[in-house]
Amino acid sequence: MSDRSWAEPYKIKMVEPLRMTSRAEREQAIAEAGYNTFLLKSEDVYIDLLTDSGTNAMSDRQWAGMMLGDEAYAGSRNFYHLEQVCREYYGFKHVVPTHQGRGAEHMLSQLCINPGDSVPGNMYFTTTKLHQELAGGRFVDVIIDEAHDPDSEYPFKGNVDPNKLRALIAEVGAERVAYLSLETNVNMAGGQPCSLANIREVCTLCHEHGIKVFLDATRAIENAWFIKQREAEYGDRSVADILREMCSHADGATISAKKDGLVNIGGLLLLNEDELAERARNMVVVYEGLHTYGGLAGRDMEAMAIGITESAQDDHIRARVGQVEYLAERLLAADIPIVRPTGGHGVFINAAKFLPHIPREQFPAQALTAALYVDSGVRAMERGAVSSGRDIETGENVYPSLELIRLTIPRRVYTQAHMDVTAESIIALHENREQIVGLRFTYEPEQLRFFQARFEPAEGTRIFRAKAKQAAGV
Ligand code: PLI
Repeated sequence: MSDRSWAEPYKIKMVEPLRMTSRAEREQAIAEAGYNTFLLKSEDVYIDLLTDSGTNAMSDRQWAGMMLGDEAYAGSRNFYHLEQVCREYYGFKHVVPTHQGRGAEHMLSQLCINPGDSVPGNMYFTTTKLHQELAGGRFVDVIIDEAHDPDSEYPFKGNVDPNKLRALIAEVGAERVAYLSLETNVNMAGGQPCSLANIREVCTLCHEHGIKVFLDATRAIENAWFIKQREAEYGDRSVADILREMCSHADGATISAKKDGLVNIGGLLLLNEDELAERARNMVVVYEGLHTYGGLAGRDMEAMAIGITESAQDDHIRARVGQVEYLAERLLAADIPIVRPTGGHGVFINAAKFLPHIPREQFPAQALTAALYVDSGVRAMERGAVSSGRDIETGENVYPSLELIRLTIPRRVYTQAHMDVTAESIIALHENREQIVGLRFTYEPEQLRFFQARFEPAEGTRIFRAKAKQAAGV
């Protein structure tokens, strides 16, 4: 490897000015938002690392493609372009567009899960698991143990543990396993990839038992990049090639195109089996729109087709993951506890370790997102107990082993200087971490509570202890 610097394979043609705010304004904004970064107004945010979902910058080619939108109700030419691109890059036979990823998850869950079925998966994703449960399924985590250890350096922490999968099949019987839900570049584990060897092995295992495998290929292209970097036999293969091989082992995929796909809206359900695809097309007209637009405008489908093509280029993905790694290296150099190895779409901070004085019942990750926003206007997302919700049987809070905040990097949006400002803020917070206080609920929605929950400081009225105490070194 060369030790020369590299930079992004694009230059900036248009900018979006940001509003700069004072610390006092941010203190007021976060209090009004109930200490939930989802409830902040985006104009009050300086660097928005809430999510990489739908926040990507489109290229000039994508914007030009938007002008070629064929807004026919049926048979839009942009659908056929999207279909051809999906077949080329993902390799599945049938392409059903949806308004976003959860539209595809909803349909797959309703089509393939019978009440009482188990649905094994490599760590849960919030919307995926909810749709599986709404269809009557029971999610069973079969990810390897290393995924739950933020300090493990294992290179493929997204892998499924074949023994956990075998044990589940033995326990409930293959006919009560709806399918294996196999997420690529596992989001909640910190953007951690699966190896191709593991994908091959667990798909074979499932197929031997007559169980289908559906990928969540939302960040499969980022996963393919890690396979190229870390799995010896794939070092010389292109990312596009590896992506096709990953998909070749599965029976279909759900995709939120708002991530890898470099668009602001859109999703996909990709399938091989004719009969299942026909049922999906019948269902999409009920919930999303005709099967040739699935809730999207023609222009959205054109932007998606071009975005997928751009995203699967090695130079693009090297720069995308490289920027995430740059931020991680800055934090590691200052001994900030982050999930290792660095993931594909963001840097995940171990909030339980960052704020050991805040008990889990006072949601240290939620508190850290609020403190970071007040310090520098950087918006991050809680990925810990608040996101986990409550146990559907006992109603108790679930405390996952990972209590994280996610600094998610939108694609092609921020510069290296933005990453520096973010790192400096986190390092400063770490130096004064005892001053950050925990939070308690003032409002808790029943489902996907993290989106709209409201909190208040568990002591005092602010997320930081009072200045007088700071001066006294308390
Ligand atoms: O937000 P949607 O409905 O387009 O996609 C849902 C979804 C499915 N799978 C995975 C792995 C996701 O990460 C995902 C959405 N993720 C969001 C919104 C995120 O901020 O990570």
